[in-house]
Amino acid sequence: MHTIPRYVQANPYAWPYNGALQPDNTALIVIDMQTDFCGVGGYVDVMGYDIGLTRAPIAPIAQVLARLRPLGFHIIHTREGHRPDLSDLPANKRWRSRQIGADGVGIGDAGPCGRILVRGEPGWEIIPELAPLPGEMVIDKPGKGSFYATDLDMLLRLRGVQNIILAGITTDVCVHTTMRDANDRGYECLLLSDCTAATDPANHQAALNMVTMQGGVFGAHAPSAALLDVV
Ligand code: C5J
Repeated sequence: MHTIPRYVQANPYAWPYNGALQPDNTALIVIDMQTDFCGVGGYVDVMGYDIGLTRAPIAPIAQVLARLRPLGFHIIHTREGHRPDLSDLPANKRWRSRQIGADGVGIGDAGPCGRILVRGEPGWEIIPELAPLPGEMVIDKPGKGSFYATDLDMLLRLRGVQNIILAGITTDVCVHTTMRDANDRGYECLLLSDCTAATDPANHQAALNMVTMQGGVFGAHAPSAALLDVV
């Protein structure tokens, strides 16, 4: 099928590199928009970070979802979390998470929203504003990256996905880990700068800057308005 090339005005290059931006070859991945990362009493809140920062992308993500869903783009959501018996929680991850926050409470421990980052607990759920629709793919991941120990790559390849648009939190941790891994696997990645956020604004900015090095070492970034201009 012959299609007209379509580009998002992104940084540092017009994305995707080949102009092949179509709903059938492009997935939006919304990363870890869970109460634990952006809700009152969740993990980020318990650690003492400002959830105003991690809540900022909610409205822009909702707007992007509202536009892309009816166009038929692939929509994928991820959740970071561990089995209730914590058998997939590395001891060092648990130990480090207990070094910050109230009373040494860390991953796997009881917090105001249930056990932190444990599957099935209230804090682990995706926030209602961005809840997946029936039929949308949801990836449960034990780590920061969305490919490690998941079937994400298989789901993308079986659907013919070549382009990945990244949204969610946090820019410097789970979003970047996913973007770097996706890039190594040959996917063409666009990070939406207003649909992502970090617990430190300087880290968010640094994560954007890193993307732009070496001609776009991991892909490109753009505000969601630039994407919405062309879809
Ligand atoms: C973190 C994430 N920051 N979703 N997880 O621990 O970025």
